[in-house]
Amino acid sequence: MALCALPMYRGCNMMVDVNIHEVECIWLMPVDCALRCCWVVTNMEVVHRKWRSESARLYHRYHALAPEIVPRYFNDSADIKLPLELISEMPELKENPFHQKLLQVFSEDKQDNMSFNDFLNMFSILSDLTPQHLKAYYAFKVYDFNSDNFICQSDLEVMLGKLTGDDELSHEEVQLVCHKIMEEGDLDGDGKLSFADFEYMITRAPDFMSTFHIRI
Ligand SMILES: [Ca+2]
Ligand SMILES: [Ca+2]
Repeated sequence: MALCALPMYRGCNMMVDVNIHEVECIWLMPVDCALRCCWVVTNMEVVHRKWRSESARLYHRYHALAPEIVPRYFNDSADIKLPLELISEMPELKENPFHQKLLQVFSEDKQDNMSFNDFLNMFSILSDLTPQHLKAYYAFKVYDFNSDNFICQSDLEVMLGKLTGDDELSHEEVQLVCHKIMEEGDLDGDGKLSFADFEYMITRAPDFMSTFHIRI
């Protein structure tokens, strides 16, 4: 399928999903079949061009982090990884209160390293090209600080601490906010947010996902 050839680099499954999503939207358009096909082809080319340019720009940033390790030109066969510590120094990430967990989520080897594919996937998910359902999937992973596949009270406390600074809210205020979030989102009443709870909750707060965005 032509769409599967869209990613510039191997392992970048996210963009396949993005483009399939766009095509899904296209089929809802009330136009005749021939016109619709033209629209698909034209827009695939636009998305492809835009993505190639973004990928090249991101590779340039990855190379600049460690020019002595990362070749100037992309080499698909090179097994190159940079430590998360180095990537976390990027100004765009440093200002994000969740950057450490964000880097861990996208580090595929789970050894505190990041390949270029990991790096590309991370900034792709954070870009404004990515549909909300994909952003929600990764936002859930980021906010699940203890990685038990639920957002529970302790995750919310960590999240609030990072958003407000650890001493900004009193213990009672933190408990009140956590209670409100649970009251709003915990659909099955088990005291924690599953991904389904979380996804439902953010559909009711459309501005929420706009905060899951970093442009570099
Ligand atoms: Ca959790
Ligand atoms: Ca629940």
